[in-house]
Amino acid sequence: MQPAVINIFEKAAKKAGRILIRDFGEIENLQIESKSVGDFVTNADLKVEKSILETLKYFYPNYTYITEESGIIKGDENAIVIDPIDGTSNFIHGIPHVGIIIAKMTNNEITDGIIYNPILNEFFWTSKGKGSWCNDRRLRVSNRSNLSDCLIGTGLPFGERIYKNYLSEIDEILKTTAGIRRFGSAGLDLAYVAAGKLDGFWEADLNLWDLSTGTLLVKEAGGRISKINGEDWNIDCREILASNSNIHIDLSEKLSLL
Ligand code: 2AM
Ligand code: CA
Repeated sequence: MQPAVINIFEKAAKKAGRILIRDFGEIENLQIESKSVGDFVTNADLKVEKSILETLKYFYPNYTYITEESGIIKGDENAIVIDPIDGTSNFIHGIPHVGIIIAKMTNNEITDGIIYNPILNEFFWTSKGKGSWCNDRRLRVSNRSNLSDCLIGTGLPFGERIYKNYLSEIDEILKTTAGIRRFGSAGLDLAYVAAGKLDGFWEADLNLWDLSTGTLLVKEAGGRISKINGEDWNIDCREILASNSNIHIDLSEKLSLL
């Protein structure tokens, strides 16, 4: 059964999801210049986040809030981390791979979280000790152990996010696996590792709100997370390596020996 905090996150996400759906439909019909698309999306982000905050603050008025759009709202030792639209570029291009992410953190540990894709009506949730779920289905990571059978997700950097080794990382992974997928939402990519669709995932230069719920989804589904070099992950890390756990060391070695 869903814990109370997940019920509240679900209420907040589904209410804000209606705004996201409306704006997603709107953007598909918009044929406006790219500058105005940018403004439209920023505005959609703000509206969705405002709606989430409104619902959550009613139930948790004293919590700390760490959000992509409004920054940090300082409160007590319980924190809620919010990404109103993960997969913003997908949203802009009318690709329905987007998620609202909300996670709870106590003493710097993520204990509960949701990712909701309102377009596809996929509601992922997880709580420490209670497993990972999508709608009514319990999630389990894949069982593959040969890298050559494995499909690996990543996020390709662009613009100022380009870093030195990314082409060698891709070269190495392409040579030794069944291929790479790049879907554009780190949150949903981690959910896909939890669901056993992707066998592994890595990406650098992310923020806590992208990673929050996804890290717990992977762990509670039997997978493993770490830094890319295999060291322990914590909430200050801006990068992630996630896997079904069988291939974790192999992946980490391939990505760190470059
Ligand atoms: P966003 O859609 O909320 O921006 C895709 O590679 C992932 O990287 C998404 O989760 C995306 O989150 C995030 N992302 C996109 N642009 C980014 C940037 N400039 N800095 C940090 N993260 C970014
Ligand atoms: Ca994000």
